[in-house]
Formats: sequence, structure tokens, C-alpha cells
Amino acid sequence: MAPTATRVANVLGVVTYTNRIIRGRWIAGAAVVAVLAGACGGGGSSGSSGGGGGGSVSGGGQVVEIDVASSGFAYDETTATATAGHVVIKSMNPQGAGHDISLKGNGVDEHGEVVQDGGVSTIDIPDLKAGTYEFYCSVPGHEAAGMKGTLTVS
Ligand SMILES: [Cu+2]
Repeated sequence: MAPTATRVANVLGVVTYTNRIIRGRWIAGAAVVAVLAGACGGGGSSGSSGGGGGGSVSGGGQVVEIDVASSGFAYDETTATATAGHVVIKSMNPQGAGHDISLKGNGVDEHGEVVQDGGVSTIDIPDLKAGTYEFYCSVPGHEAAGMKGTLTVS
């Protein structure tokens, strides 16, 4: 009886040990996935991007960020600038209410997708000419409520 009991105990011990290893690996794997997800997640909680200045992106085109304000019918800024050429305007909307980024003036009439909860509305204009444009939210009533600003392209 005693040897058998010992063997059972050993087997249980091995099983427990094995479980620990498997669980440990699983946790380590999950951690790696979480880190990767965080790395790819992008934006979101990266805080205010400051002046929202332009920058270039590998895909080509100057990126102008005009995020929606944390509340109300407004963007983070009422003015923005860009250099003539390929311009991509990105507007992250942190609100639960839907908004988009639209641009009009000088024959341009572009609308980004209506997004919410951290979604990004984007307008991609291959050849934006120098001039003064109005960026605004095209959801009915929002532009009239003040959700607009001026984009100066030079
Ligand atoms: Cu809006």
C-alpha cells in the first residue's frame, strides 16, 4: 500500500508541476500578446499631441491632426496649417457622440467617416492647393453649433 500511495503522490506532484509550467507559459504568452497589442494599438491615450502640427508619414502625404475636443461641438483647435500637396487630415474623436472631419473650400468638398469612442476620421487629398479652407463636422447641426475651424494651406 505504502509504495502505491507514494507513487500516486509522485504522479500528482508531477501533474501539479506540469500544470504550473503550462500555466506559466500561457501567462508568459499572454503577456507577450498584451505587449504586442499595446505596441500596435497606437494613439488613444498618448495625450494631447500639442500644436497638432504637420508631419510626414511613410505612406506619403503630410498628416495634419485635428482631433475632436473631449466634449462639446468643437475640435481641439480652430486653426491648422498645411503645406500644399498630398495632405492627410486625421481627426480622432474621443466622444461617445459621432463626429467626422470634413473639408470645404476652393472646389474641395471632402468628408471623412463619422466615428466615435476613439475612432479616427480621415480625409486623404492627393493634391491640396494653397488657400484657405474650412474644416468642419458634417453631422447635421454640428457645424452650425461651432464645430469648425480654418485650415490654411501654403
Ligand atoms: Cu460633429
